[in-house]
Amino acid sequence: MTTTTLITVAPTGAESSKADVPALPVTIDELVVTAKECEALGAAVIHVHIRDDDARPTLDLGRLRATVAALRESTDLVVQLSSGGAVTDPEADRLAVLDAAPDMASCTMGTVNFGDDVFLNRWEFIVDLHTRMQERGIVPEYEIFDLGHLTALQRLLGKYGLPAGGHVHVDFVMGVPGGLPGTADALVACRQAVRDLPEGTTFAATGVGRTTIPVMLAALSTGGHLRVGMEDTLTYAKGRPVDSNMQLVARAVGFARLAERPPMSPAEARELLGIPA
Ligand code: KMH
Ligand code: ZN
Repeated sequence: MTTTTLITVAPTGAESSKADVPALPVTIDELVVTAKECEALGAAVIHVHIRDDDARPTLDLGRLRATVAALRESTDLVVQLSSGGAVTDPEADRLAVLDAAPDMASCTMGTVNFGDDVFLNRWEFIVDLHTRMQERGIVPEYEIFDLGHLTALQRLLGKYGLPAGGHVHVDFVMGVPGGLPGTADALVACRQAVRDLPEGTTFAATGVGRTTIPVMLAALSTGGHLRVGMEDTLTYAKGRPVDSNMQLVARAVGFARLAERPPMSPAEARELLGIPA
């Protein structure tokens, strides 16, 4: 059984507006402050979506590069850029995210209904993302929104080989209306399916909205890692909005310690994920 917990913070996302959620970090400065504080609490990886000057989601390459540089300058966190972006982002812009040369990038393993929208991830696009990351030494985090996405990953790795770094890491994104339910049963079904992936494959889980806590507890008790943050969770407890990303990371660290699986450091995360130090 895994003895430590990889904690990823996803502080911003592309779905919430700054007007509705003033605590959302949207500028590079806000992101850096959040990153430093979350690292001090026990986060090892940061999953990054950026915003433009009007706080709207963007995949602007110059700003992505500046964000990667600022995070590297101020923290030791593993920097993972979202290649998912917002549901409206074109494939070419999503592929160009890799030009910002992050340590990691997300790679969603299939199309999913995303609330009232569709998060489109065509097979050819997934292959492009995977092979370009292999070429550039960028380590993917495979995002799993539905059980069949794990079958797609098995097919991808069978046809195109292991990712950069040689280690396979997946994240179950649960509780999205249209995808996996955020339940322990669904998490266990995904974990069973991970056994068909290369030996040593690790998984994290994220419960969106009210599924945050059940998914976190189920992940910790089945050897999984955690992703938390305001991308996925805006309510801390019934009737109580989240104050900050730090509040969510602190809670995850507390749960991980209770499970006797304390947070791993960024250096340990790099070793686990196959990212050069
Ligand atoms: N914003 C969602 C449409 C990812 O970052 O790769 C996609 C998402 C997944 O957040
Ligand atoms: Zn994301």
